Amino acid sequence: MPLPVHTRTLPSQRRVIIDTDAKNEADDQFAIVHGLLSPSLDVRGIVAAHFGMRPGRSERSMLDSREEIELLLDLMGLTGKVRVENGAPYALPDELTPILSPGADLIVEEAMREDEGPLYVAFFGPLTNMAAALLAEPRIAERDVTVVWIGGPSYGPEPVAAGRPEFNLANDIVAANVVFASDLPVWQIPRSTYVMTAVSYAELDEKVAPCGELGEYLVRQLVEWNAAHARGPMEYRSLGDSPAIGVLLNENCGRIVERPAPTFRADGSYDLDRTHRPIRVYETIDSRFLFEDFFAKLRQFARTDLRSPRADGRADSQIPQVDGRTDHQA
Ligand SMILES: [Ca+2]
Repeated sequence: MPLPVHTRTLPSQRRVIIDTDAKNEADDQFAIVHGLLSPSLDVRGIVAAHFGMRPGRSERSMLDSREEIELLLDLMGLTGKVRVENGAPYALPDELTPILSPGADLIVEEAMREDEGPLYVAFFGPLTNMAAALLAEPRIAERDVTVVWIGGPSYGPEPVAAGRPEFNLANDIVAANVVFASDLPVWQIPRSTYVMTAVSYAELDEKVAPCGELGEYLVRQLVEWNAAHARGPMEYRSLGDSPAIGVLLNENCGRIVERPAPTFRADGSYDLDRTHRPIRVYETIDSRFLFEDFFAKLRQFARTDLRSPRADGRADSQIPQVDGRTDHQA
């Protein structure tokens, strides 16, 4: 029998914070689970992000994200074992005013730790809490902190359609400008890259749904989302947040170009005449590596989960990189 990933000890780990608008649609959930199941990632905490207050969206979007994070931790047997903090409930008002939150505090706290090595903060939604942390504690920009961001439009020739800016950018253009104008290293995965991550229902039914209560939930909520929101026939969905985990697992999980960090205009387009230090942009993503790794880890987790039932009937997942961190319990 192959060695379950949970029992493998790695010589080192990347220190990571995940910041996620977990309930904005159906893909954050896959990336959160992938991050938590990856032994090379030391997930120090998860921050609940807002996803805007536009018509048709909840006005309590950050709290919806919080509840979804808690639900996933429950399905993984990790309730109370991973720190979870609330981020800002809405976008920054301007480029000088932080919205203080426990989530921004967590980012500051981890960024300012001495002798803990690099910190990677992965954003599956708006950059609000990173910008807030920077504005609240500007010394972060001098620390070894890398921002990984799923967001921004294509750098290609295609224009941003009027009224349809990229979603994560649109939810806080001010915050994106604060982070892009800072000295922090940024690894950006723009829309043209993150949409190339489609998985079909047939693949999910074969590889994810059979993986216990967790796998069943991941697929069910994705199909329900499509049923409620998709226009026309659709038997797939892009798991567009997962590349942020892919590049943390393997920096070469895509083709990298360095380009000057742009400024974002109010309509969500790039102003390439007003630029800052170079950032890393992923032009492609190795979706074979990304998803085969996820499917394998989920299968291994489900197998381990079934082998060690807890007294209360739910399986107890033994994930050393999380279980060992009692000092970070929420
Ligand atoms: Ca997201």
